[in-house]
Amino acid sequence: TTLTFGMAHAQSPELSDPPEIDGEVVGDHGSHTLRMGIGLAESSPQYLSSQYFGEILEQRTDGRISVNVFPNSQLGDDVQMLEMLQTGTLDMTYPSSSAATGYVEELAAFDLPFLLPSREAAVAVMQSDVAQNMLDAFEGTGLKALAFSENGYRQLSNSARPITSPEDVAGLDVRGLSVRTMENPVHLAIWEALGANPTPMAFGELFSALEQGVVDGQENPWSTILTSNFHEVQDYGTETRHVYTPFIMMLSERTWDRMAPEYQELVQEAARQSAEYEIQLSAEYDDWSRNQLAERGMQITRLDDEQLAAFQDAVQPVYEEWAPRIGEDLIADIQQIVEDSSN
Ligand code: KDG
Repeated sequence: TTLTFGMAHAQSPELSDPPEIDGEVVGDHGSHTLRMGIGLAESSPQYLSSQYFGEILEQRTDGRISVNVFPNSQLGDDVQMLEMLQTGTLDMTYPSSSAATGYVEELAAFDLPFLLPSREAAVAVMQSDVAQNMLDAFEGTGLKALAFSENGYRQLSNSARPITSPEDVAGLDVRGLSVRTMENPVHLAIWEALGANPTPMAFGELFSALEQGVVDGQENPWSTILTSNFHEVQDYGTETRHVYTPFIMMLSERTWDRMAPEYQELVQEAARQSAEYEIQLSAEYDDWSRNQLAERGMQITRLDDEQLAAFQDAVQPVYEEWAPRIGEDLIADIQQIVEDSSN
């Protein structure tokens, strides 16, 4: 027996088993070993569902297609890995949609603050024709966009002070929070509107930047804050839910073009199945992660309606600046899907 002292923490919530893999083994069209780089850790829903994606392909090809997943940004950050897919030096990656707005501008709709009020609404949008059109719009970029899944609702963490209002972010008699953001202009605008000092930075550099105090804070879903151990260097969390970020599973077009049509179809199907599983895992992780972070000593603030409204008001200028550039019609379409999903 092993004796453990102190409090042992569960490494993950009770997770649903991956759906059973069914379907015939497809014909022999040669072998492929797909290398996939991701930003998040081995315990993340992103990694677990990527492993499942690989299992589907292995089983349905008798091992002729296999997938090697490289976690923790060890092959690069989202932006770099997308470029590696374009040049064909990497087969797959799984970025936040926010990292890919340089290829398909419409994706920036997802970066608008407080656009998707519930996970149900977000999933309805990700499964809509509007979202499929965004995936299709990657045609010709060197990237094959396979499926949307969930990164999740982004929450603010920091090492300086509890945050309950935009004034706390801006700091009245203290300096404004420096907040790491993704490399995305709408996110920069959000944190500028809140009075922070936003600093875009690769995810792989974030832990040490927080540890060394290069930035005070960052924003990511609770599950990422937990699985990337940010709570070790961040004492305060605020449930802002300011942006819902999707992931997009991506394949290099060069790799895609080398695959037989039957394999292409299978890869597309496996991506959809694993994306569905990822969304389920991510939902199971979300509140559980917040509670775990609290148990591990993070002081977490949940905002009441009035406090939340103050954040929503403060970011209105982001809509005024960005809605015309992203497309008013597109945003209206998304808002319609959101409305329909709550009926
Ligand atoms: O694999 C995905 C991660 O690299 C990244 O998208 C996580 O949300 C993220 C961030 O803040 O960079």
